[in-house]
Amino acid sequence: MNEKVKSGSRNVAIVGPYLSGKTTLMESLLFVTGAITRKGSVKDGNTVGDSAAESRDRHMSVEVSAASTEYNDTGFTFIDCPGSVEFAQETYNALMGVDAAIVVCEPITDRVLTLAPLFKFLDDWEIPHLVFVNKMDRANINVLDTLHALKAVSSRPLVAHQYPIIQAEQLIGFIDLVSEQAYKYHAGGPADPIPFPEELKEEEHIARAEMLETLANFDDHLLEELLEDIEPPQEEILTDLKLELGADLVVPVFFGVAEQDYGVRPLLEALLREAPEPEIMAERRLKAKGGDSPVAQVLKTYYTPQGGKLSLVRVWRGKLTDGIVLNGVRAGGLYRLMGQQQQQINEAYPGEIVAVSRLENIKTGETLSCEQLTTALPKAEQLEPVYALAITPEKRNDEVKLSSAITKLLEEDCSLAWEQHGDTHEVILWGQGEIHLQVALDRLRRKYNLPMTTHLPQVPYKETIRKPASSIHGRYKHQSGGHGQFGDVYLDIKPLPRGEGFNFKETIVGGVVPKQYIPGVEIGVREFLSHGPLGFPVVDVAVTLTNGSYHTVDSSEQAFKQAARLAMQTGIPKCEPTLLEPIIRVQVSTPSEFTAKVLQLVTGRRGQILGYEGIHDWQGWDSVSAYLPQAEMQNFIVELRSLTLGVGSFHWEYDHLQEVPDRIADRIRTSGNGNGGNGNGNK
Ligand SMILES: Nc1nc2c(ncn2[C@@H]2O[C@H](COP(=O)(O)OP(=O)(O)OP(=O)(O)O)[C@@H](O)[C@H]2O)c(=O)[nH]1
Ligand SMILES: [Mg+2]
Repeated sequence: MNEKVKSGSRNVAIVGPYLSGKTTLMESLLFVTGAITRKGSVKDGNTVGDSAAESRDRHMSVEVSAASTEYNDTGFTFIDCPGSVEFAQETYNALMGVDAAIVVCEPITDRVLTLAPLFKFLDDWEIPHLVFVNKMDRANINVLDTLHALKAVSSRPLVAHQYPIIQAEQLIGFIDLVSEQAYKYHAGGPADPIPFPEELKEEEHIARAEMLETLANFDDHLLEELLEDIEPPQEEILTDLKLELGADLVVPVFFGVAEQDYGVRPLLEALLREAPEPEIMAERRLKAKGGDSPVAQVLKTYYTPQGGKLSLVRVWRGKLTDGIVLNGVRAGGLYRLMGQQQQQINEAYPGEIVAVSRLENIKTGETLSCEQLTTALPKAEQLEPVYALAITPEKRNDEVKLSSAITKLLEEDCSLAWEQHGDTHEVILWGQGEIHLQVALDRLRRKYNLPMTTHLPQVPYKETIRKPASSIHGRYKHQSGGHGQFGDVYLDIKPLPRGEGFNFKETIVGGVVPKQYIPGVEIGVREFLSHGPLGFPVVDVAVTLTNGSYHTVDSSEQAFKQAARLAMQTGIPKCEPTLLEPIIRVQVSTPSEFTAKVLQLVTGRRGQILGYEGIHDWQGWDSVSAYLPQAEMQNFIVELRSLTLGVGSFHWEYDHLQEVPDRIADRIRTSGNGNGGNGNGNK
């Protein structure tokens, strides 16, 4: 490829539901434009898009992958995005840097709902997008039903740009609805013009009239022509398509078979003619014209198999040069990407997407510049983690290496998170689902030589008491050789309201417990409460030191600590100790047709529904609020997705502690933890 393409560039993300054919489409786009001479396949694990080992292993994309090519003197960078909801963060981050997106879907009407969250994201950010209905080689396709179903999930009007010609259940060509020219596909080359298929005249007419009417909704001149029955010139239709796509007012629809390259050239032609130039998105994102000092944004961070850091960057303004200092960091080399292959370049121009090496400490989403910028470019919202596993290095000595490796993992993927739990001491890896975490664990093993074992995280139960007990005596007396140990206390123990934690008071009169020993009493009480009789920390308890006695020689802070422990050991069992479990407040988003099932899911997991209502800016979607015990949350996202075609999601936050019902408390007591030992032992 030339160092600088002659007439600008287009950056296009390829997005859409899981397995709809995005990676296959990118392969075909690269083949048709001559960037690759042999097409790989997802099955054989040799595509450009799925060149990462973790993608190849699973025959699915697990991260974004960029490839630059050239078509008709225009540079194109395609970004193949993963379709699985568990990797949605990758897609959202990449979409923030493109000029347009191709939404790839399958012609299956009852699965188009899976497009809804993506359409919403594209429309919220006004990202121009077109739809490529792939896999038109399937049997029993109904074009009109497919279009109808797609329209129902898009807030922007869809306009068919082509009408597919199907014979004997095979896509054999298309009619271009702008020129009304029909074409026939054949393998290995561009489609040939053919005479208009008269049998499709009526359907084609309806589709074209609908396209023109939709375009006319945003163009008065075209509307007048239609009202007066004047045939609008093709140029006018194309101009409208370009303007209205660029402003995300309409969504043109194409049909094809990516595996056979059918429909791929017309798609490229449309991108060339109708997708907005990079300056349009740059003006929208930068919110101001002018200035030529470089501004860029990181769309993805990679740690290459060799260990070097590589940032995929959109140049919004100005020129990047080898060794440029961005945000105070001197960049290494500049590269154009072809999947995992890199071609070194000296400069990157506005509107290009390139990779920059060694941008240490710079994160995905960050705005890059040479000078201090007053405002950062918008970036995609960070998804909350919804699925957790506790992880342990297979080799004990690896614990030290773990935190630096996880830091790098999180740089590559900000929808992962980790914590060392304060109560359970487990290292917990958080993410978007089972496959997401398994991919992270694969990377730990493969890139950082850190094999891990996993188990379900323990539920951080607590204990409390139901009843008070007073004047509980604890005496510690020990005689050993030299001088002895003596401490003697009386404690009042009483429950506190939920959430109050712990407090310690003393009402000692006459110095029966001297001042210097009282901190020892408090320490003894606290130590006891950190691990109560049921095995968990005790909370919502007030303890008062009311009385005691001491010995002038043998007493010490240490001895009073022991005395306090003894008193607590005697006292707490008299106070009806009971288990508390953390309760999470969840806010589930679901298409309303699944709301009833979601309510059942919540109540079936000991949840308490707080209410549900329509989401005000998302027609056809409900938000369900509920309390759910944390012990019931482990697989909640998995179940929710399986009930909602994968599109249900939820926000959550810790809310309060609540007494565990007796029958469940018994189970926890006997198993030691709520998971009942059903750790999944995954590696
Ligand atoms: N019949 C048919 N199969 C196709 C077509 N395009 C892709 N496939 C197959 O569909 C499966 C998924 O294709 P991919 O290209 O991996 O789909 P994807 O959208 O990239 O998948 P993710 O990135 O994992 O979401 C593969 O088995 C492809 O061979 C097509 O046009 N027709
Ligand atoms: Mg893919």
